[in-house]
Amino acid sequence: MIDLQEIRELTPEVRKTVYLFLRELIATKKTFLLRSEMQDMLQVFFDNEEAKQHEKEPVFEIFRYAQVLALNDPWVYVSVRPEIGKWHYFRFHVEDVLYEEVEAGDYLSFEEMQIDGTTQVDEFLLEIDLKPFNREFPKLKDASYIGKGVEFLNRHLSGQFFQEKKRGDEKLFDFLRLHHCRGKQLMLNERIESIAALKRQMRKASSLLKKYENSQEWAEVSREMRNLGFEAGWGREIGRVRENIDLLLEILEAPTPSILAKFLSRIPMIFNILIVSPHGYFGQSNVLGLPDTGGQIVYILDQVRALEKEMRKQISEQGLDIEPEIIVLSRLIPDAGETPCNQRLEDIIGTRNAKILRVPFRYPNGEIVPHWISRFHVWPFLERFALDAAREIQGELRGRPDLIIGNYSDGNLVAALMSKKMRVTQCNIAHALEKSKYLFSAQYWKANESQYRFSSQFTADLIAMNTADFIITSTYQEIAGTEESVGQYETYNSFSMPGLYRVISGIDVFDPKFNVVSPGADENVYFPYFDKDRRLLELHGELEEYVFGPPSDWARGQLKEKDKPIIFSMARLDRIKNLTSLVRWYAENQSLRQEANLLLVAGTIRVEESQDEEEKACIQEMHQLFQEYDLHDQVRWLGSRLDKNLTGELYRFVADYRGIFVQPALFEAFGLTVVEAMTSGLPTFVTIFGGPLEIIEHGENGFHIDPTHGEQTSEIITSFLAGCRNDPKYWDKVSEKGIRRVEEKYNWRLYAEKLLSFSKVYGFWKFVTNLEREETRRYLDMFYSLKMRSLSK
Ligand code: UDP
Ligand code: LCN
Repeated sequence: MIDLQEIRELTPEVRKTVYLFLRELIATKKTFLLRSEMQDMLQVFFDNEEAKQHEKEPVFEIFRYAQVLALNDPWVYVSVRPEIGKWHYFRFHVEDVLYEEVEAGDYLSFEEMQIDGTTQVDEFLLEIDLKPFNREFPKLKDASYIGKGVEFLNRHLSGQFFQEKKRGDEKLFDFLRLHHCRGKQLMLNERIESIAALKRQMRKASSLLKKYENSQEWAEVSREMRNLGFEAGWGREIGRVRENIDLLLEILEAPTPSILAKFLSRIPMIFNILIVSPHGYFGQSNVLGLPDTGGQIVYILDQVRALEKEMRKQISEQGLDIEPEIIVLSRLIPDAGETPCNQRLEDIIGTRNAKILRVPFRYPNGEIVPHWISRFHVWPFLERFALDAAREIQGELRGRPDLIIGNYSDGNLVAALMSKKMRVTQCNIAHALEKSKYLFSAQYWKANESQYRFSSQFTADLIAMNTADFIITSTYQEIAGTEESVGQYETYNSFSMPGLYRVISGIDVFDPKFNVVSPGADENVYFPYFDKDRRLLELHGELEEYVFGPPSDWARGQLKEKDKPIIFSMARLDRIKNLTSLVRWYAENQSLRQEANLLLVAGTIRVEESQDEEEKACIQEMHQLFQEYDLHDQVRWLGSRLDKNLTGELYRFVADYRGIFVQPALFEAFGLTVVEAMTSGLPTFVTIFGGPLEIIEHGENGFHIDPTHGEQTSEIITSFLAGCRNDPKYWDKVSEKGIRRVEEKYNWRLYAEKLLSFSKVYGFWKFVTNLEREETRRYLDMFYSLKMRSLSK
């Protein structure tokens, strides 16, 4: 950690060393230096004996913890991250070797000047600063608590109850009177008019219930309970009703975080959920692998099944006979090709009552947009989509939903607009924040605007992150990174988009709205290769053809040596997924070619079938690689969409060949294929950039690879394969540990339980803090109206 006091004074010797180092920085003639470049430079600089004497000087801590340096002789500006989530900014004057700590805004202005090539700070550029609005809100103190927002909030809420006893009790009482479902009052009726009456009636209820067995049902007491002021919702069995009344009595006497959490999570509040996912092809067949259509769809469909099951269980335990309803809102695409995305409604398989509802995008004149649109270009259509969809949803649900979950930047913005209109709790799931995928994407937004429209996307992200009542992430690193790397959400704390606006404080990773709740893999589809009875051996003829068949119009290459292990990878064909690099590493490494075959399931092999620029470029590059390295007998590239049962069996088929799975992305937010492969029993090799770093513990239940160091990656893989050749138990060991890791940490049942309980706690929190939120809300409304709307047009 940097001690700011300590680094004020420099002795003449240290001053000289610092000067020499600053000169080296300037000599790079770069505008920006990244952390990794900085680390390499420090290492080389301190190879020198004289410099080495000052290596431990505190001033060098600034460079050691630097994330980015912005350079322009005679100035060096440094953004420093000494701890997770904590930022400082410094500037050095090279000739005078003077340095000082500066504000985030000064650092950002300097960056802007370098990018725009000006010498004048834009003093009146719009600055976004949400910090002052959040002064009254509690914040986590310790980075190790980041992502455990609900635990913190429960502690805070119960503490507040204790301190402001009367106010807290009244809030809770008002909250309990709110609940109803489909016209039926729940929990309390109008006979109980005050908190004192509530306590009195609860005691009476307790003595009434004493006459009954735990296993008897609410129906037997409902009339008497109603006369006392209690409606259904306290429990199906008397035992549970009694338990819930005791919990509430305890909260009113002496609240503790765990009792409050338990009680809130039992209040029946969530009967209808709206899940918003506009872009891509959202469907249950023929869509995976299409551009913009991947993990988010898989995630949501699995999530819906798990949520419906858990909602039904909880609603029933609370004594209500109400069928939960879930609607996934997506975009209707009239020209949907072989996909079902031109149908308005589609029942979700494996659920009783969940549906996909598709609403079209419309041009301003009302005409329907007929074709697929890349996720980067959906912005002009979202406001109208939100309004049209709100009407349809209210019709489908016969009222408003109890919770809105947004997905990805577009879905989160629509969720923000809808939850504002309908006054419903908003939960966000990012899946992938593009800002961290593309280096300097905010700073150089102008250069990429026609392709990516980041100005709209990052503005939407900022608005939706701040309107959300809570945010679910798949990993900790998604929020706050690691000691070394910046979290995906953390990158929204301070940044600038030159000429557009400057964000002084955009989102705080210490905000208790963040919670890590990791997804899983559908256990009916993805299970270990040795689970013989469940395996779909009937599909093996088809899989043989897919894996070992001859080239065709949907597959390139043919694996001639069938008994070699298979290196397998599967992903959409976009640049960041980096599959072409995997092919290149393989092609250039003779030992790897000797040890194994390579199998890819990716996109399509015919460039004319693609409408996506990145995909087209990847297809062309892949064909070139086959040609250049003559890979025809060793690499098999499948460009066809397999249904998920085939995909599940394919992982296991590869495991039968003692194969491995490689995820080589330049950045991967989470990586569902990683958990699918691991749970199937494939030793898995994953990128160090993003979520996979956290899913796998290197050398234990899989391996980390650095996709920017191809040779090193090839060596890691070759040495594993060679290790397995010498000792076949090695493969089994890694395989078993991978399976166990997924069993323990990535599980949809647990996910649904947590998500529902969080929705209730945050619903209560939203109710308690309703007034205080008004200021932020109005500020964000203004940001939306003045910036977002004009950008999306
Ligand atoms: N997938 C598939 N066929 C393909 C490519 C991907 O079935 O050709 C599935 C894969 O099994 C996984 C999902 O799509 O369930 C991809 O999710 P992941 O999180 O790995 O990546 P994303 O596509 O979301 O970036
Ligand atoms: C989007 C991604 O890019 C993946 O990394 C995730 O696994 C997927 O969404 C599901 O959240």
